[in-house]
Amino acid sequence: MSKDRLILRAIRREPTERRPLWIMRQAGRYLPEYRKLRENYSFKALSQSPELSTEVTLLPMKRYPFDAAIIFADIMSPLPALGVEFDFNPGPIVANPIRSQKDIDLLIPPDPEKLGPEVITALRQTRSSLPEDTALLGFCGAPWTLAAYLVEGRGVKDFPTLRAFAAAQPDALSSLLKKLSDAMAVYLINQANAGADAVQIFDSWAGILSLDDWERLIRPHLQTLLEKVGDAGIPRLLFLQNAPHLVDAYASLPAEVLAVDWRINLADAQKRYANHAVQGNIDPAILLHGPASTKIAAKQLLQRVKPTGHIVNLGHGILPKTPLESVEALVDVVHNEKLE
Ligand code: 1CP
Repeated sequence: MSKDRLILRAIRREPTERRPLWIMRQAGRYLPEYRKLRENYSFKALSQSPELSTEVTLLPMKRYPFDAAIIFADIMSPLPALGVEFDFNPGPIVANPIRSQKDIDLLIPPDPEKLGPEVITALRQTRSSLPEDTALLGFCGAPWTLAAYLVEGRGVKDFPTLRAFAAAQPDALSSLLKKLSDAMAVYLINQANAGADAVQIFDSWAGILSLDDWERLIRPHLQTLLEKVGDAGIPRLLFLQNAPHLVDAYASLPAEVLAVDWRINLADAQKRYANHAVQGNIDPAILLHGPASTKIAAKQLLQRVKPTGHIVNLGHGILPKTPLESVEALVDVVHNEKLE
């Protein structure tokens, strides 16, 4: 049965009766019931409790017939196992940013059992509550996107401290990315063993380096991570954001699904990268404008992108002020498309 879940068939580029749909950040702040929970719990408290993260993971699934649930956690969740301390406000704030080889040497080689144990428990609990035909997605941050927070200390436009570090200390960066890549491979395999059908690797800050620097500094570590996950038989969705100059490079990495933001013409990507399924890519800002605009954008997307091997999603996370009616409109369009 699990191999027949709609999204898994789309990942294998098999024809499906309709396209699968899920939404990045679907368990977040656009949901009134999530905002209500946040009145009583910090994000950290929610994500550190397996019971609460299971509850939040299931919130959007009660409202909408999404084809996949994504586990409610953060890209930072596994990092305490490496000795990293951080808080959220609202994004990650790292207590002691990494700025030298010495800082990197101080990272703890993680015990596999300590990589986000609350996430692993939440995956097991979520799987047992989800309908049989709904998929469960695990995820992690790509080594570079994790390094962005570890070096910069927080999310900052274009990450200048990180870029300076990459230019001045490429060997230190490489040893940091290797540690992150090794840890994330173990973490993702643990997620699959706990019930994740497939995993998405978020490289949200992929785009801040040139192609040459990306090839030299980043590719080897991302490639190793993807290979290890693929060798374990786990379907891989690879998401990159704000990086049109890198899409060709990402498409040559080993992943079943190439997930891109709204800047990319998805129909072109589908033609160019015919050995990948594609995911995306409605501009999340369009949903802010309401259901009528959402319907137009969704219909255009379905017209342009061929159904086989297309997972419908937004081009990045759903925005906090999105009206619920827009999400309904998106579901409506995708569910009412009749495929042969
Ligand atoms: O549906 C879901 O909400 C799934 C859970 C999820 C995921 C997949 C969260 C919860 N975070 C993430 C991934 C994540 N976290 C990424 C990759 C995806 C993306 O690009 O959006 C990144 C870059 C982060 C880092 C992060 N954590 C941010 C980004 C902003 C910044 O300052 O750099 C933020 C705001 C957080 C905190 C966080 N994580 C998740 C939520 C719901 C929140 C907001 C907390 C709150 O105030 O309720």
